[in-house]
Amino acid sequence: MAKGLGASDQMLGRVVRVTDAAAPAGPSRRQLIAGGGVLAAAAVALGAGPARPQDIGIADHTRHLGTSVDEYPYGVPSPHEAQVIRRSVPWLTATRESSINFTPLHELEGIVTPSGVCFERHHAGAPDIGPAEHRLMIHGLVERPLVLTMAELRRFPPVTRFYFLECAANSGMEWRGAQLNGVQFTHGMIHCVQYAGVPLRTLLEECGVKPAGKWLLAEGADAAAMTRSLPIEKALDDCLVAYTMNGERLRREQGYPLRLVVPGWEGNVWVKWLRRLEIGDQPWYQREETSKYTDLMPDGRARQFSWLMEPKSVIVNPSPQAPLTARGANVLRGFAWTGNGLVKRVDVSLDGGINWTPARLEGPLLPKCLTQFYHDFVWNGEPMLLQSRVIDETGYVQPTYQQLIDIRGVNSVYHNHAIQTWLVNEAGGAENVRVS
Ligand SMILES: Nc1nc2c(c(=O)[nH]1)N[C@H]1C(S)=C(S)[C@@H](COP(=O)(O)O)O[C@H]1N2
Ligand SMILES: [Mo]
Repeated sequence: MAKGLGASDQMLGRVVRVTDAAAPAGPSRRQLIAGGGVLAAAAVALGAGPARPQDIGIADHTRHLGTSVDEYPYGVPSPHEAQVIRRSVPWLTATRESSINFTPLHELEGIVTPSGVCFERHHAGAPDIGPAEHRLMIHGLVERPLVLTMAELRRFPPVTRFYFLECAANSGMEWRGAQLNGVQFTHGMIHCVQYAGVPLRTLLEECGVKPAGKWLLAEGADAAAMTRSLPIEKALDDCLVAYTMNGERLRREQGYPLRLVVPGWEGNVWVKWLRRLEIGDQPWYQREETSKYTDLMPDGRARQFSWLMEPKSVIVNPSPQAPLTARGANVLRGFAWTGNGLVKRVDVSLDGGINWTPARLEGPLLPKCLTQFYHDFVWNGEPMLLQSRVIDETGYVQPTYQQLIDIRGVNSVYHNHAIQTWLVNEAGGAENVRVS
């Protein structure tokens, strides 16, 4: 049934009925926490005895002055949070020729990914481009070709928008079986930030796209000169030419000074260090990545132009990098997203997909964004098989591995959006497993 899951039948015979355990109507949260023996010490402070000021003592940091306001002109995270970092997988390349690292999803909360831990994917390293010399050229099948400086771009009316970006290869290692023990590595090729920039439509209207102009080529100024083709309908819909991310200018690794934002579509088309947009009457198959970004189907044919990032969700806590530490009351945390627009519902299962219960969606709920979900549960110390599945506003239900593989086979690298399973053992540790 699953890798590392010997006593599976036995476990499924003792399934925790989620709907029974989920809503503790009787005992208070304080009692539930006190009931979890591991937290006995906390229970004292929480309820068992009188809480007196001397119980917490006077620490060193209360006796001495702290740091001054000019020590960190640009702030850094608390030194106690040094584990919240991007990580790479040793056997995946981390060279300048082609590199990838992963967002620590299990450490994050809310829909905004802090800029410093947004995963990076570079085909030829991240160039350092001065804004004064950078230009954006728009040409091809247009009435009035344009070459814009950054200062000129900033004079167009901007918009601000939150969007997720997911690499099409996210979870790509997992098609044939559970591989990587960590949600950072199985699902961490995603981030969600707030952009400011100019709608691509505004710039295209400024240039006047000719009627024959049906495709747009976007080109980066990195050593890969990465290029992708987009249909003009998407370019005129919700794409942005963005210069800001989470309130400050783009980070170098995210495309400073300019990147294309293509909401809901695979990360590869979000060209960074954007320097050129060409309008044409057909896609530029030969010159670009499109040929690589296809999905080989079981019948030998390949899906092309599979840009949409389909509905997907994952539990980030507990997960292999974030074990459970106490019995009793616990909160399950996760993220859901869909390139179609809004997340409508997320269900969670603690028994490998036998029983499902809706999770609590925590706002803001924005289209083409990460959506945070929570589920309060009581852990009695028995093993669990944790799963989540998202249903989006179009009614699309996130598929199981079996459902996905039945249609797409296992030859694809891209667009794995199947339901993830974590096996939680008696000690609270979690492991990446596959259930049939
Ligand atoms: N110019 C350029 N743009 C690029 C890339 C690149 O290597 N060069 N990588 C693409 C890929 S494959 C992905 S998944 C996203 C990653 O964006 P990020 O580094 O902000 O996470 O950028 C895309 N845009
Ligand atoms: Mo990517």
